[in-house]
Amino acid sequence: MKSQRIETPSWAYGNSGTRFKVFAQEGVPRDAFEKIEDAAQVHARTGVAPSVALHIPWDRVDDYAELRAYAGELGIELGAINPNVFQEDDYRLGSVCNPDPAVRAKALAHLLECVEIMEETGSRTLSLWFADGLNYPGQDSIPARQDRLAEALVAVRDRLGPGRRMLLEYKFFEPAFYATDVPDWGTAYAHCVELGDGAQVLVDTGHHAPGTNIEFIVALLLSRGKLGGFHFNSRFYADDDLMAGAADPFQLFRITHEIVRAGALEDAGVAFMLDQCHNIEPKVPAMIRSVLNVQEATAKALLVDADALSRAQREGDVLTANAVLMDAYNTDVRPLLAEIRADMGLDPDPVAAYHRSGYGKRIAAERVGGAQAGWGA
Ligand code: PSV
Ligand code: MN
Ligand code: MN
Repeated sequence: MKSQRIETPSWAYGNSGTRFKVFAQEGVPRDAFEKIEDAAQVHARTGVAPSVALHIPWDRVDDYAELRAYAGELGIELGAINPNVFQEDDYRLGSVCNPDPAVRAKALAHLLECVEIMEETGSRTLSLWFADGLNYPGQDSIPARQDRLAEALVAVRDRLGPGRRMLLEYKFFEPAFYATDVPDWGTAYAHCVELGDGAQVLVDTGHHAPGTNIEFIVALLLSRGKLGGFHFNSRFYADDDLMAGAADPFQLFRITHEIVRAGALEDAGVAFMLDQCHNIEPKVPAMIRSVLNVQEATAKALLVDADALSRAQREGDVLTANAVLMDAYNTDVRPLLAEIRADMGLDPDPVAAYHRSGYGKRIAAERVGGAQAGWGA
């Protein structure tokens, strides 16, 4: 538990909302440096959130080395780089899948710029999510768009530096409603297999149809060495981006159980990242809460009696097998995690410690005119 690493997203610290309203909050960061300060607070309180993902151009700065050094001073690293090829008029019909070669070239140029930024930030991961898709049957050729996507992905892969990798994220709907170009794990997996070692699938828990068995997808990708990591968040209806573990903590546990079962928890290759927006709740404590929720699910997964479980499974003892899993899930791990934090020199109650620290009040007083996360900007 002490060595777990959960990456928080820079965009979660900015103002966000729905298409109905973005609620401005006091003290939100005005630039990438201040987002890093907030991410560093989450790490300072939890001890397990030592990196922050960046979104370009939302976090564009003149000097990434300076941003990296600043993060280092605050005790964290710059994590995954998330390119943005969905917020310009040119991308109305898509980015790398667009029928217009000039738009495709523009999108690819941005992806390659992000690959260069990775070298300056020291990031090992490029997280790719494409809003590309179709609203109407007949709008464009589905297979031609797959070919264009593959071409762009190959070009990106060929530019990745040593030790770097690309993660391909899927989402079954929105903003395209009839057909999305990377709608599911199967499509992402097929592209990643073609791309080879440097490419893996990114599972965003909010990007599935209701009732999808996400742990099945996780287990399958793990068995093929193609699970690159997660964007954890909660959904009740759609891509809600609520706090991880809020809607369905049992699902989060089932996912972490598959990770632990496969021995992949210690594998730095499976990145635990959060992808959330805190529209109505204060952002830094919400992020702390989310980190704790992922920690709790992980601790419960580690409590599963693996021997008892496999014995029951071998014997076809359905009830015992299920009971072994539920025993772990129903254990209150909060006292154990509080002890672990004390061992690490942290306050056992990170949310209370955050409130006591006065950080929230200080940023509310100091930061005037905070920026929007990027959504709806
Ligand atoms: C859009 O659905 C999205 O929420 C994806 O999950 C991306 O990872 C995220 O935005 C950041 O671009
Ligand atoms: Mn995501
Ligand atoms: Mn999403």
